[in-house]
Amino acid sequence: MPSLSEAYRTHPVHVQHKHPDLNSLQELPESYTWTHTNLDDDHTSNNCGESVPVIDLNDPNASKMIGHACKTWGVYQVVNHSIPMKLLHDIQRVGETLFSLPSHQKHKAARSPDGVSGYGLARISCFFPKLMWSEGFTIIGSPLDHFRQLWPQEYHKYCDIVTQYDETMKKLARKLMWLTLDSLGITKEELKWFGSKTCAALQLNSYPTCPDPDRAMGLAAHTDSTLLTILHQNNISGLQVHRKGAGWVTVQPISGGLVVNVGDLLHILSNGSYPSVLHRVMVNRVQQRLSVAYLCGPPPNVEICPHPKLVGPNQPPLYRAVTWNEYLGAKAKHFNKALSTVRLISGLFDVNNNTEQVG
Ligand SMILES: O=C(O)CCC(=O)C(=O)O
Repeated sequence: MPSLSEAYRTHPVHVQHKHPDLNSLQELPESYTWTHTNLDDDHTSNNCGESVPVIDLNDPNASKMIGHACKTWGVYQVVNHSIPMKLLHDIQRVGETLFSLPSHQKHKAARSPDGVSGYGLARISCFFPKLMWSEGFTIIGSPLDHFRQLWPQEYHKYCDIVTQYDETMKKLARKLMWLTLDSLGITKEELKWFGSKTCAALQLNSYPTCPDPDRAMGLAAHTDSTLLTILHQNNISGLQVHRKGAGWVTVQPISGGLVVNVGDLLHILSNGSYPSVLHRVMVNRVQQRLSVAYLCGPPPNVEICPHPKLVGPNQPPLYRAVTWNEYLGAKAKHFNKALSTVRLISGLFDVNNNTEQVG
């Protein structure tokens, strides 16, 4: 069975590997300047007073609330999730320390051209004519080799935090996944693979202060290829989700809260009833924003398809079965159109409008 990193390696995307130190730039370079023609929609946000649902995991109705949030938003924030605040601070500190290293030091741990782990630009960069105002560090498996390059003396300390974060998030992801399945009327026994072995990647992101934030883009609009993504953000806003009828809605950071968003594989598994959410990140002039995304998926070779309980004479399966490995291939080739490439019934999934039209 290929590991997640092999799955990514099979489907490389070609991103620029040397890029300037964003912290040192006084002006927005042309290559980072997004104009309306580079954006697929209005750059401005339109909050309309709407806000992403906040769900208390101790609430006896948590499963129902998660189901409702997944159906209507594709995203929610979770509190009382039992991840210690200290661990959230520790992982944030890893990100802060890492991204504040000198540029030449960070490049020692650069993602190799056909690799997936390490320091570099967002993998989605290759789909856009302009660069994004962010830097990232992807961890799949052990970060030991890369961390040794970054911190020859102290790498153990940082590796331990990442390991602990990864293990703790794995438990939370499992819990959230079961609550989500429960909301769909699916029991543990009816989805055997999930209890055993899931796959995950950790993505640290930094969005440095920007000299011209209105013309820059931290991370362009995309959906995740995951089942679920669990995101810890520092107290600086910037993440926006797209909501039909409301436009871009900012996910306001709440202390200790975690953002959970529906990925494309859950979209498929739920037969389209829990749509993956289109999201992006805006930047600001004043404060650096940091985030840590736990990208959770199934084992790479397990086939994900609309669950039989969600399919019937009046509910035909909308998607064919696909492994995470295969889906990453579709994503690397078709990016935001990947879902429509695995659709069975002719239709168009338009991620920019979060609408699905069966044609
Ligand atoms: O930084 C964020 O808030 C979002 C990060 C994200 O979308 C990603 O890592 O794919």
